[in-house]
Amino acid sequence: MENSFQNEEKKIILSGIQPSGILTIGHYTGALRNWAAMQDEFNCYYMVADLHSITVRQTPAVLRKSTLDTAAMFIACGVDPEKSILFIQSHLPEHSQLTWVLNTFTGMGECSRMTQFKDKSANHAENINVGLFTYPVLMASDILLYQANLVPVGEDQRQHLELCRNLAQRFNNNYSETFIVPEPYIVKLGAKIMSLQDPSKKMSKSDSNSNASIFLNDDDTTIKNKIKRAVTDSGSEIKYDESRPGISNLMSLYYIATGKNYQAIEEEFSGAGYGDFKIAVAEAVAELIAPIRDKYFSVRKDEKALKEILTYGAEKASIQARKTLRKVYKKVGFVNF
Ligand code: AQP
Repeated sequence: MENSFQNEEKKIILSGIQPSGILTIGHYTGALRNWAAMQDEFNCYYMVADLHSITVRQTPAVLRKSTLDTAAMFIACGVDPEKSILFIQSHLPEHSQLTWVLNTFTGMGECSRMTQFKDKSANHAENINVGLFTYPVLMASDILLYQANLVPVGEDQRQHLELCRNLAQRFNNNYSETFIVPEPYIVKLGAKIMSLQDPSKKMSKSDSNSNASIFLNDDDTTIKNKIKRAVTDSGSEIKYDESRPGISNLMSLYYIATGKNYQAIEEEFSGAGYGDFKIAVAEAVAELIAPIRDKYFSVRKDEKALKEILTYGAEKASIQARKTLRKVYKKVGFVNF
């Protein structure tokens, strides 16, 4: 195999999700559904970001299982391993090797300014490790290793991509053209999905309260019960209003599941109460999740086939990863016999 992809004309995209729990409807709307849609137009690398996930302490057996669960969920949501390169980050040692080199190009001040580092260290005060600090350098390596042109980013990752661009330019200026400087790829984003139990917080796969998140493998009854119990605001009108985050979040879920915009939803439920609206949201979300869940269980059941897909993905990814790392090692002056 000479190249990672057959058609080298297309622009390259890289994205990943950490295997730190079961993926939620937030991952579907904020990432996976877009990943599936981008596969024809771009050459896509999609990775299970297990190296990133250990910046927060994980239970080894759970992490091993979650890594395969996450890969199976990528496929269930439409990632096609024939079109895209699907792999596990730790299978490519080049991610860690490039990170070391880029660490020596990154200022302490640059890393300490990252708002995610500040947030995560506040949330995990018992384990503020150096990995958490250099997380954006690993992310830069993920991107630069594959010479990605575009990186789909939400608001929370913008600052990290900016650092990645700075590192690429710094390295290129110091030696010679080595890395493609990636651009943010603004996808038509669904709204950010908030916790069902605390709508001021993002819905998250590692929330300790499982009622706060709709997981992509939840059964119909579980989904309906979670939505029935969702925290709503005072008031009774079905109206999108940022000062009423509970009802607005349910409207976002209904929008994702049905494609109806907020105005259409307000018209459909004018005069209706929260109870009726919750029943409609629950039905629609359950209908959206059902085929994803079914596909997930069928992919996950055949672990041998799943591992073959991931081995093949790692082999294809390593063609480009090795090429980039070789170039970098040569430029910094490492001896190669
Ligand atoms: N609630 C959400 N709404 C919209 N998009 C979301 N994403 C995650 N949650 C939502 C999108 O998923 C991608 C990356 O996910 P990640 O798991 O690598 O990191 P995360 O954003 O930190 O997700 P979690 O669930 O909150 O992880 P934990 O619990 O491990 O900290 C991104 O594209 C993100 O926008």
